[in-house]
Amino acid sequence: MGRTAEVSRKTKETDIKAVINIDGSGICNVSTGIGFFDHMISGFAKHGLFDIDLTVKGDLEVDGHHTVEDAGIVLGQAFAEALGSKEGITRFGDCMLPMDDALVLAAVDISGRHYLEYDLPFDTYMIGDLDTQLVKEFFYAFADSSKINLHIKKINGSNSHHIAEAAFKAVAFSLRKAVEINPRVAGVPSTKGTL
Ligand SMILES: [Mn+2]
Repeated sequence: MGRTAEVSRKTKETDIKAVINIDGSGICNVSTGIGFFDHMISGFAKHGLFDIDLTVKGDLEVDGHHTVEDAGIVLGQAFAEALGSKEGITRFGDCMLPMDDALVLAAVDISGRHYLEYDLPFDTYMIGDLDTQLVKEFFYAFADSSKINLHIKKINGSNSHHIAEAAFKAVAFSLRKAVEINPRVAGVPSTKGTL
């Protein structure tokens, strides 16, 4: 069965439906209208071992901003909801992920407080049909709505496709570790008693 959630959100800019199972196997059905963003969400699901259904109908006639940002908001909400009480979770996760020339560090703390530290420079404005500025917008929205602390840093890399893909995979792999249930963890892993 697993830890699951379903979130829908409709505004004048986007109409989004997301279903997530964080105890999944990486099965992903995604349609956002931005091919490269779909590719990133697929990699995120695959390497997080999350099952994700995500449909976004956004105002792409404007640009990709609302589509990507709002997808981050909704996926973050769904992720937090699926996590539930956070009892028994590992809480922290990190990953140094290579992809050809690119090397990206990610670290997460499922802390209940949102934070994004982001240092992922790109040499190009676009990757396919995705504006590279929107990579940060996605992760900011996701960290904000899921209330996690997220650090992303490029160590190396020149190819924008590789840098972005390494970042999504590194975050996914970090989250996969952080949400894992450890039977030795009694209750919520915080000395405060709450996350
Ligand atoms: Mn690729």
